[in-house]
Amino acid sequence: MSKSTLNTQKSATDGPSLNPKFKAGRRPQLTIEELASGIGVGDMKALSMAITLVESTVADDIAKGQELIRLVRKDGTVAQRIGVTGVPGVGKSTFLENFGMYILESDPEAKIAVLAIDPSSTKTGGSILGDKTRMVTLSHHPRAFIRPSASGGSLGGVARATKEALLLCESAGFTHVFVETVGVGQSETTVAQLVDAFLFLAMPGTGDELQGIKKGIMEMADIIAINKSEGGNAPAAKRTKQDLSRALQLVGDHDFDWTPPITLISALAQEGFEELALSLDQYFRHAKSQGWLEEKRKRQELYWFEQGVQNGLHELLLANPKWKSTYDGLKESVTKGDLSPFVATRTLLEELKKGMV
Ligand SMILES: Nc1nc2c(ncn2[C@@H]2O[C@H](COP(=O)(O)OP(=O)(O)OP(=O)(O)O)[C@@H](O)[C@H]2O)c(=O)[nH]1
Ligand SMILES: [Mg+2]
Repeated sequence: MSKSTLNTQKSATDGPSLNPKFKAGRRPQLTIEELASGIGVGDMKALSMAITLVESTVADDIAKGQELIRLVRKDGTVAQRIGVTGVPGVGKSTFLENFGMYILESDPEAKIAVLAIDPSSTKTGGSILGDKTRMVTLSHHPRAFIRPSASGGSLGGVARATKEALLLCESAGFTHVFVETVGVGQSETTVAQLVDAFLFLAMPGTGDELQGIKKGIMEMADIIAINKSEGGNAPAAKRTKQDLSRALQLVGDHDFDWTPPITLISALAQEGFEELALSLDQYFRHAKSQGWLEEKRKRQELYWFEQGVQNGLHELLLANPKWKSTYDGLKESVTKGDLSPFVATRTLLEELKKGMV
């Protein structure tokens, strides 16, 4: 990225930063106000820089990032936030590439952002390049923005960065923000707490693998699509649809009056997109009319507050050498089986209370 001044004109070449290793330190020196106004006019370079800023774990950057979020934050539900999950290889990236293009082609006003969240990236670096190369057409589209997952730091940190990236995309005028889970891990819950609609991609199967689908995912799903349903896979896909609808009945009621629709699609052959787009549209219209979208976002804010407090308290605890040594000692006793986790917790809390008075 050049050191030139901020270009606030929209242009087809204003793509996302292609260098995932781009570091905050090399960011051109733009003021927070300049970044905010760039985002306000949909400048993707400004957006990209802003996301790099909110991903940074440097204390000074965190403060600046918070100020930026405060400046750009808009009220109301302006973008459709859609989470896309499913086992590795189910076709999430192929789906986003082709369904993203489908939306852009059917609606000239649509602007699509794709964010990826990868809890395993804190260790491995994730499949950042894989996704970049898989979404070639979409990544070159002037109304699309693809951002690889934040890496480094804790899952909590990655989630916070993704949440803020989402707000930034929304402020930049994106109509659809997709959050894709990359890699394996416990990212589904995180994604479910970031989005309005949780789209679960499944695959046609023999039926046995249904047991492998976590019950939690079925509970979180707002929309289900069975990918790879083209051609010879169609009969198996239909059976999977029946199995999944039975499984849905078992998980009980959705949080609000909504039964997740199940659509057969092929991300590769671009089939079933119209029906899926209709399902998504119905979901959003229904959720809005019931006041559910607003309610859901409020609950999510509370969830992230709770998460922040929990993580923060934990960090505070470990930052104090005396408490850390008590904590480590108790942890060892639990590992050895000398203390039950409950007794150890109580002991730790008693120690903390003593330290507070
Ligand atoms: N037959 C068929 N293959 C598909 C379809 N969608 C995706 N694939 C193929 O499935 C493989 C995995 O697709 P990806 O889009 O990379 O899957 P993913 O879920 O993003 O995978 P991870 O990022 O590794 O979690 C690729 O070889 C795709 O070409 C489909 O609709 N039909
Ligand atoms: Mg992928």
